[in-house]
Amino acid sequence: MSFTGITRSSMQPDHALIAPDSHVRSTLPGWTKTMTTILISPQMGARFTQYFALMEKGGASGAAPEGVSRFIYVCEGAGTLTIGKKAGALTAGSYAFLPPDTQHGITATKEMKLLVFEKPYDEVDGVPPPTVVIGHEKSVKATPFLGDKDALLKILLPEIPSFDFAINIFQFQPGGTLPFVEVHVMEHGMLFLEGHGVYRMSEKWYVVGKGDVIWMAPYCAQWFVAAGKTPSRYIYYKDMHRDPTVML
Ligand code: UGY
Ligand code: MN
Repeated sequence: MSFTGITRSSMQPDHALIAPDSHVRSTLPGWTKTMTTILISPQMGARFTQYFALMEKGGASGAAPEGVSRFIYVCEGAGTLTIGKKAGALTAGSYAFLPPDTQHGITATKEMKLLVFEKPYDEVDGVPPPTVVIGHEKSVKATPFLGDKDALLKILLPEIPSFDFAINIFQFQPGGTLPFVEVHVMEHGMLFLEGHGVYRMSEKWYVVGKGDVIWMAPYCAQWFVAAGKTPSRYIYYKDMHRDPTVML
């Protein structure tokens, strides 16, 4: 309950911070026993959608819209992912990439919180379509970002043109920073998983922490410094491998 009307959430033309106190729940077609919070969407100028699916025990997913790739990351809880006759367990830290029109079902065996990214797949002549990817963040090797051991990056999807976006997890030691102020054509959708710090977006600086969601439009200047005594981590989306001259 807010008695002050104050929030850290801020909506700007080229970026947004959406703090947990601003989240509003709704539902999506096909999902059962599941509330969704749409965080980032084309309605704000993004070319992808990022949402939470808050599944009760026994809840089940609906299909992604036609032609849309779906990436899921398990924030909390447990469930099952079924594709055809194969089923696998989902635990906190599990992730899956489902290419457009992949018949699949996600069910919650316990209450489960999913982070979902969806994007219309940008097909390119001569580039093979993407394949299903299933994994767990614990099994992905972290590598120093541009040689900096205080900024470790886990790359969850293959870095090939069949995939038109990347999902990475960044971990910063306290005091660790992005090595320079990035300005790039790709856009970002983020969820802070742990810790806190200060994010520069465009000409503004924000204190950010666990549970915060961030959108950055193409060319939004960005920089981060991790604060506190424990590592900070965020998972993020980045469109990749497409010529911007012909992008949607
Ligand atoms: O991959 C990236 O662009 C990343 N270094 N950006 C970010 O964390 N803001
Ligand atoms: Mn970036």
